[in-house]
Amino acid sequence: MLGVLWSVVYIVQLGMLVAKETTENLWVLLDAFVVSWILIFTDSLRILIPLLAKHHFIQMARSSLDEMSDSGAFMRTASTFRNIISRDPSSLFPAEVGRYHLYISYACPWASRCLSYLKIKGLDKAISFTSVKPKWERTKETDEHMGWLFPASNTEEPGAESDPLNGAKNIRELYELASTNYSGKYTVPVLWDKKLKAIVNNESSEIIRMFNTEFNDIAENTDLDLYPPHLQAQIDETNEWIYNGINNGVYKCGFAKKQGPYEEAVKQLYEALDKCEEILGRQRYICGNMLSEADIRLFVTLIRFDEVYVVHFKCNKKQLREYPNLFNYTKDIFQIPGMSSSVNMEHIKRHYYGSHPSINPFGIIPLGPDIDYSSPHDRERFST
Ligand SMILES: N[C@@H](CCC(=O)N[C@@H](CS)C(=O)NCC(=O)O)C(=O)O
Repeated sequence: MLGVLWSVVYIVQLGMLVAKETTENLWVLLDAFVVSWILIFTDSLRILIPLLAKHHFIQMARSSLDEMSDSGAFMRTASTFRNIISRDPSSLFPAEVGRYHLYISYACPWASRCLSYLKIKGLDKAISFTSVKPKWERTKETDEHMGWLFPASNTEEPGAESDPLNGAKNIRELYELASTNYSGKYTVPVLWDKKLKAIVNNESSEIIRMFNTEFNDIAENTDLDLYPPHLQAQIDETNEWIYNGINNGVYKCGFAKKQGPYEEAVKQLYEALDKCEEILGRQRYICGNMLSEADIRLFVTLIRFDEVYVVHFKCNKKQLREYPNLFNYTKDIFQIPGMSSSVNMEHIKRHYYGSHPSINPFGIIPLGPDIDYSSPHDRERFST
């Protein structure tokens, strides 16, 4: 704007000189001309860069808070690293003790489902893991990106540890180490190969499948099969509606920027919760009377529901505690040996309430409701 004004002044004065037929002050005017064009150029960059970024012509550091459709609905983008670890020793990523590391955040439901698998399959001695700090912070001085940071020392933040493998300050650095031209989000979980110094996979739904089957020569709990052949079709079908309505559904409620998409997401969420409540009135687990992958995937959202999503994501039509079957079911899963160690409510609350200033500008963390998920439940009434 300043540039345009400056050039108008220049043209008027130049006109006056021409009218007077003199070259007096011509150099001063030429200076003004150059300055005006520099100003016009910087002005247009300021306008053009966000426009280009919005339409993905150029890539900027991204986070889930940017994943928005034009109608104001939250739209999650797909994960990028999709290699598969195999029990076949000749594969590129063979299942080996001590070779892989899982970077997680206790706050993140997607990362937590991977950690749950490490714990309940008895893989935590074969596959090491590190949790980042709960609250997003700036990852670079040169841009505004906010993301997951490692603490500077292992005593800074209970539950979180500094990066034992690469000395990275944050998750973003791991992605940049693994790929020089990465342009996606810097998400957890990250399954890291210590040998090749590479990201194997950053998609939790695939990581849990690998943990379920490919490490069975190593796992302490080999017999636990959470995706058995006879249930696969049912698990896939259940995952689909639970992901859309509940797992991702709560994010669609919380990150919506318009009333319509918010209301649509809430409707879908409570239809799915009601459906779960009805199913769990007939059987112990969501796909029958045996624990399956679908239960772990459902649990990670339910355990965060009353503590976070009811308030922070405006999912307040009904609380989990108002659904007797779902509430008791959540306690039942929480009490499976190993599961409770994958839940760190302190990290969960500090992350959500502290990392989304557009939703909670002052970062105040509600004190309640502080539910005891280790209290007795009634799920043993169903045979397993
Ligand atoms: N599809 C991924 C999603 C992972 C994901 O969205 N993680 C979130 C934390 S809950 C994250 O790291 N977000 C970082 C960001 O948005 O910048 C998976 O399931 O593994």
